[in-house]
Amino acid sequence: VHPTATRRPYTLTVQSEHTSYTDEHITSKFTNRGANVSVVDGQFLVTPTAQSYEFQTERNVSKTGLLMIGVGGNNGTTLCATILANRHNITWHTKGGIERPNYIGSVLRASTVQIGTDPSTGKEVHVPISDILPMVHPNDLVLGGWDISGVPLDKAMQRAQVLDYDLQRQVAPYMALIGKPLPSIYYPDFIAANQEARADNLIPGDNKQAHLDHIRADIRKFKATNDLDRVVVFWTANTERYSDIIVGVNDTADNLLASIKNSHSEISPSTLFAVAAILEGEPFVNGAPQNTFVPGVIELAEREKSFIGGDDLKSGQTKLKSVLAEFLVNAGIKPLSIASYNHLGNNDGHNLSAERQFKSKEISKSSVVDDMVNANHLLFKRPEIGPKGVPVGKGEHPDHIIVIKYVPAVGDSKRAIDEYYSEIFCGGRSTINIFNECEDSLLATPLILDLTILTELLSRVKYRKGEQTEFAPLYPVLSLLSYMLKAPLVKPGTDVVNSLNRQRNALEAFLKACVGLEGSSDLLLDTRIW
Ligand code: NAI
Ligand code: DG6
Repeated sequence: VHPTATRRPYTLTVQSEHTSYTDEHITSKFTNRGANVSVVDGQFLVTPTAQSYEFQTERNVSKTGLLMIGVGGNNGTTLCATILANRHNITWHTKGGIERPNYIGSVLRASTVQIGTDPSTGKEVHVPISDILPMVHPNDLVLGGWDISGVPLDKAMQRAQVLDYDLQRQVAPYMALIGKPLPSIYYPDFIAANQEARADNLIPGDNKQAHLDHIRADIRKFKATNDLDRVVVFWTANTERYSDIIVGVNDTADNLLASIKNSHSEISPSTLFAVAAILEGEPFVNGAPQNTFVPGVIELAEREKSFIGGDDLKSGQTKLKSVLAEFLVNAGIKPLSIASYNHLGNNDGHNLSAERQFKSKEISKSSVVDDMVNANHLLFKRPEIGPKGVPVGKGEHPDHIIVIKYVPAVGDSKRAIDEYYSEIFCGGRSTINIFNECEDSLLATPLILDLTILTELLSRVKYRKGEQTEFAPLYPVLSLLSYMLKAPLVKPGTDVVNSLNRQRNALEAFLKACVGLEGSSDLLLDTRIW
C-alpha cells in the first residue's frame, strides 16, 4: 500500500506553554500579526498590529459521510471507485506493470509541511499535512449521493471511461453494492439540453418546497442509517447556467425561502441542495462554477451557522495559470495577454458546449489572475479615481480569453493550451506556451477528497479572540478551501486571494496555528547570520 494510503495514529505533540492537550481538545494560543497602513501627505504610515487568539480543535474525528450530487458522473464514480480500491487494497495490471492504489494529487494525503528543524542534524523535518491535526482518512468516508441518471455505480463507472479496465473489473462488485444513485431534482433550464437523455431518475413533481423537503429527508436518513456525525454535501453535478439575482427573490435568506415555497423559476437545483444542507446543519461545497451561492444562501448560512465552500474545482489549467501569472507579475514582467484554450470529450465537455453553461465556466476561469494584477500598480495602471473618490472602470488588465471545445474522441483526457505573451525589459516580448494533457477526473477527484476532509476538520475548530470567554465556530464561508477552488467564495466584503502559493501558505499557517506553531519557516534566520 502506498504510504499516503495508510491510516496512521496521530503523532504530533507541540511542547510549549502555548499549546495544551486534553482527551477532547487541542488548544493553542496564537498572535495574529499585521500592520495598519494610512497615507498622510503622500507618506505611508505603518503601524504594526498584534491580536491574540486561542484555537480549540476537537480531537475526535467525526464519522463522516460524503453525499455527492452527480455521484454517477465522471468525478463521482472515479472518487467512489478509487476509495474502494484503496480501502480494499486492490492492485491492477496495465501494460506498464502492476499499479497500486494511492492518494497522489491530494494535498492532504500526498504533500508535506515543514514543522521545524532537527537540532542534531540541522535538517528541516517535514510531515504529511494530514499529520498536523487529526483528520478523516479518505478510506473511512461513507459514500452516497444523488444523480438524475439512474445507472448503478458499477455501470456508471464503465460509462465514464476513466479508470483502467482491470481496476474497473475488480472494483465493480463493490461499486454495485453502493448501487443506484438517489433520485434527484432536474430543472432542464439549468443544464444543457444535451443532458436530457440522462434524466431518468427524478424526484417527481415540480414543487420546489417538496423537493427541498425530500433532499433534507435524504440527508437525515443517510446520516441516521450510517450512524454519522457529519455529512458533507458536495455538488459535482453538471455545470448549471448562472441564476439571475433578483431583488425579492434570492437576495435575502427570507426571500429565498419564500421563493422556494412559491417554486420560483430562478431557483436552481444546486441552490436547493445548498439550502437543504444548510438547514440540516451540514456543510455544502460547490465543485462547479455556477452561482449556487446567491446572496440569500450566504445569509442563510450565516444565520444557521452552517458551513459552505466553493466554487469550481481548480485542477490543472487554472492551477498552473495562477502560478505562472504570479511568477510573471512578481518577477516584474508584464503579461499582456493570456489565451487559454482546451478541448475535452467527456460529459462535462458535452454540457459545457452549450452557451450558457460555458459562460459559467468562463467566469470562474477568468478571475484567477485579477488579484495579482491589481497588486502591482507598477506594471498595471490602477483605475482613475472619479470626482467622488470612486474608481472609474477597472484599470489595466492583460487580455484574457477562455475557449472550451467539445471533442468526443479524446474522452476524459483534456488537452489544454495556454499562451502567455508578456512585455519584458525595454520593449522586449516573451511568449510562453504550455501544452498540458490531463486526465481530468483523476486530477479532480483528489480535490473532492481534500475539500471534504478539510471541511470536516474546519467544522471541529473553534476560536476565541482577545478576552472573549466562549469559543465560537469559524465564519461559515470556508475561504481556507481556496487552494482547491477556481473562484474561491470568501466572506462578503473581503478580498479574494487567487495566488496558489498564498492560498497554500494560508492553509499551512492556519493548521500550524491550531497546534501553536507560528512564524515563517522561510526566513531561515540561522542560515543568514554568523
Ligand atoms: P459529469 O457530466 O461526468 O457528471 C455530472 C453528473 O451530474 C452526471 O452524472 C449527471 O447526470 C449529474 N447531474 C446533472 N444534474 C444533476 C442534478 N440536478 N442532480 C443530480 N445529478 C445531476 O461531470 P464531471 O466530469 O463529473 O464534472 C462534474 C462537475 O465538476 C462539472 O460541473 C464540472 O464542470 C466540474 N468540474 C470538473 C472538473 C474535472 O476535472 N473533472 C474540474 C473542475 C470542475
Ligand atoms: C474544460 O475546461 C472543462 C472543465 O470542467 C475543466 O476541466 C475543469 O473546470 C478544470 O479546469 P482547470 O482550469 O482547473 O484545469
